[in-house]
Amino acid sequence: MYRLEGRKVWVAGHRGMVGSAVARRLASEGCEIVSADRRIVDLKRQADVEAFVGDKGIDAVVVAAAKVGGILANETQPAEFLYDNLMIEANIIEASHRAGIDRLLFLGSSCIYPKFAPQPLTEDALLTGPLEPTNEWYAVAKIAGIKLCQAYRAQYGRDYISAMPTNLYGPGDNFDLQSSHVMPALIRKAHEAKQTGASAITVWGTGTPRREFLHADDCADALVFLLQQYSGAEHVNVGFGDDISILDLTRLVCEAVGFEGEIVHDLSKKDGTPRKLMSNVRLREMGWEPRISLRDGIVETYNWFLANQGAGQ
Ligand code: GFB
Repeated sequence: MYRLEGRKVWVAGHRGMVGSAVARRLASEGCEIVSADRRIVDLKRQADVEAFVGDKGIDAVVVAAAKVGGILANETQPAEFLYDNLMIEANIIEASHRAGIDRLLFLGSSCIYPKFAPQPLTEDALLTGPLEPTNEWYAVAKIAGIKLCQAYRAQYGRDYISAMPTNLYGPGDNFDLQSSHVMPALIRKAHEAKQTGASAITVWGTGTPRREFLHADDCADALVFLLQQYSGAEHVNVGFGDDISILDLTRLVCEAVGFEGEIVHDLSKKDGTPRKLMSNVRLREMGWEPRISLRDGIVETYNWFLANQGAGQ
């Protein structure tokens, strides 16, 4: 059991959806949160990161900083998804080690698993087959992050662990239609269609792929749980336990938003991986479960969108 109370924890990526949820959750455990101002610290620059970590007396680090985006962003910005993520994670892990920080949690993604790995995806499916091409750049960077944690554990005895969350959503998500993930895109599309009285919304691809969605606050809760309870070389899946087709998700979102028009498909856009339901068994056996239902999570996220970005859009 790793005691968090009174610890100084650097949450890298504290402004993002997951990082901000982790910072809130850690604060509720009595941690002092350290954050880097992006105007001063460019996490892609080794010197910046080493100067920042320096002798701040940080006890633990959560690597929630990453270049993230949906299927289109991943496919169209391969260099950024590979380079940025490799540099961010390598700089943070090496700087943490140099500063003598002995506890670190690295966040990956369910896209690390092979495209056609058996479902639900168990941790040991890693590196057993080819990746999904639309996000292989991001996946390779995230696999390298897992391996960095394992390498620093093996060579230097550092207690660095990795968690692989499934597709996440929630307040603070990115609602830009070109770069976002599917959930915020659908919320925005349904909202705008309702406001303008449009007869239909457009969904990318066939609508048949299945995805698993976990609320960012549930994810943060699981990450804090792992920081407290888990020490080991193998990464741990952080899933919801159930998945849904994109078409059914669209129906759920339309219901939550109050849009009653048609759903049409843009078949020029890709489906990506057909399914990526994670096995949650390891985390459940340790004693953790998600609490926020998909329906409630969508309503809460829509309300956040309305309060923060919806007006006038
Ligand atoms: O969430 P998403 O962009 O990412 O797309 P992935 C999920 C599914 O929703 C795909 C479909 O089948 C999309 O074609 N979709 C339908 C839409 N309408 C839309 C829309 O308006 N916007 C978007 N974005 N999708 C990402 C990876 O894969 O998942 C990342 O690219 C990362 O690397 C992330 O792992 C969690 O689930 O396909």
